Amino acid sequence: MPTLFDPVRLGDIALANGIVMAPLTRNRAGDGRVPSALAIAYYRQRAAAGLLISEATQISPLGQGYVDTPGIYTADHVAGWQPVTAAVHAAGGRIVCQLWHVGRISHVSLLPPGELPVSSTAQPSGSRTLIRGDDGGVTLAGCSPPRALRTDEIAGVVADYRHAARCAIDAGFDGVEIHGANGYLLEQFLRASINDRSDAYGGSVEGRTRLVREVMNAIVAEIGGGRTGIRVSPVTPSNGAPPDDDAQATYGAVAAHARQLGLAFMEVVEGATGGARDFAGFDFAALKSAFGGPWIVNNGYTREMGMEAVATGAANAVAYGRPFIGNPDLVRRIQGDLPWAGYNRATCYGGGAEGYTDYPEWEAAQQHAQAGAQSATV
Ligand code: 8OZ
Repeated sequence: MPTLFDPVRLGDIALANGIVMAPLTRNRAGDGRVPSALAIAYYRQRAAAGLLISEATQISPLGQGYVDTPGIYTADHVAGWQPVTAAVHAAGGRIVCQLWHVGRISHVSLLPPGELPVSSTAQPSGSRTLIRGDDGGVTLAGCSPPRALRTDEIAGVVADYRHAARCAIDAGFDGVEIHGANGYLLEQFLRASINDRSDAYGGSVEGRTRLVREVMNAIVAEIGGGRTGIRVSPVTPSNGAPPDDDAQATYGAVAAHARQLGLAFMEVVEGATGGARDFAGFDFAALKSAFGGPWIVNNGYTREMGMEAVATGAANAVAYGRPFIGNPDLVRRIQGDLPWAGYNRATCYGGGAEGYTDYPEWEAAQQHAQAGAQSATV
């Protein structure tokens, strides 16, 4: 019987275990949207995971929607990510780059002068994002109204994904994960509730899945299917994306295409991202069968749920997101059945080392707690 702690292969990527760090946005990229030196320590600390999925990383200037998120489309980005991937590899880990285009979840202050966010639609999301505050920190703001991409612009977006995948490999990543989830650009095309186009990229399941299929094709042509994965969230309402009645057909078509291309993995958010796991009306097992390849599950998994999912064959690997923020040694804590620390929401997005690279491993946390108890008794 397979266990969560056994080696697992995702296409060309060989993992030491089935514990995956889910992508986590942390808004700490430095000037030029290049990962900071702190990012090297942050990812290295967590490299015991079988696979690290990087924070969502924009593929182009228009792909950015939050302040201080990193990019993967310039020589500076490649140079900035290289020490991160080298540190992870030196620690025995694997890391893929999550390729991100936010679509309409953006704000004009983050985009090149004169540009609007782009989407499948000109309808606003009603969602909010994180921009630079007056105090230089991070603050919430309503997303700017988008414009619909013209049909003749879409090939350029696909080319941006392809270029970013090449940059990711040049930066030493083991592969990429296409961010097809959480109400961002690709989901803005997939969802009938958002996509109001009358061209070949809207309407039917075939039309609404066209962009993500073209993106998969382009990336696979560039770096190979064995190094390409995709994250989907078929029923999440995140970022103004109401679930569709025909979600099963739409996401089933995405999975079938991923199968045809021999993608390394699919990572699936079960339920509402970061929220309820109840997903009445969607058959995730059927989606898994439609893909037929390495299957990573995500969303609120405990140690026991993760072990059970792998033991029963419901998944090949399990992605843990927020638990990795406060537990750099989460793998060890899962293996040893040690308690998990929480994390501070206030230091999640933006800032420096605090709440990023200063969460202690188990022993240090125990020593700290003991020292605190002793000083309280003297
Ligand atoms: C939290 C804050 C900002 C972005 C996602 C990339 O939901 C994100 C994200 C999450 O996929």
